[in-house]
Amino acid sequence: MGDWPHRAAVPGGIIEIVVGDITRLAVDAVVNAANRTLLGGGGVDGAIHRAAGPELLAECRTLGGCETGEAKITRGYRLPSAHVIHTVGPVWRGGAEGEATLLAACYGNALALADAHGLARIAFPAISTGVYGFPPEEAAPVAVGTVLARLPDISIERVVFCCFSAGSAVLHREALETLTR
Ligand code: AR6
Repeated sequence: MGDWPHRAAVPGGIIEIVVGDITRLAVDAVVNAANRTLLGGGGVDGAIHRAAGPELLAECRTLGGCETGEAKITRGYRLPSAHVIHTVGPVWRGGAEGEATLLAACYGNALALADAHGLARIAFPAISTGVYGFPPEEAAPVAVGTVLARLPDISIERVVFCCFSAGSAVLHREALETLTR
């Protein structure tokens, strides 16, 4: 539809920017923007748990939570994707509390975990830019920049930025264009 999906070949793979619901994508892993309990919530976390079914919550209960910036992997259950990689984004507190570093850690640790499992295709939502209040125009270059830096060295061949609005997709496309110019 219109400008989406946007695809670009970059060193180490392909980056795709789409507008849509991440629970509908069929990739090796979808990333969940969770909270430290890993026991569900609103936003994309709620949507992933609803679509995956109660087996996902049951597996999450065995994980013992997750620190901000870290990532943990589960199966995808009733999702079209085989795995869910749960990460916990930073709550925005004005930008001087290490938020950008922690957000980059979310993307980097999710990619490292996917690589450790030999996965080829992964999809990310715009972590922290909903309930956690990270400004979307500041988050997009962190997300895209971290992926560009890691892609040459890992098993992942395709990274999908699954944006929930066209405005978010434009920010990711602009970041990609700026960082690959
Ligand atoms: N597919 C793709 N993106 C989505 C979807 C979806 N189905 N639903 C929402 N988004 P948020 P956060 C977008 O709030 O800011 C939860 O309660 C949304 O528009 O889901 O990291 C957790 O349990 C936004 O761009 O995550 C935590 O407590 C992006 O996903 C807390 O929210 C992230 O928004 C985490 O907050």
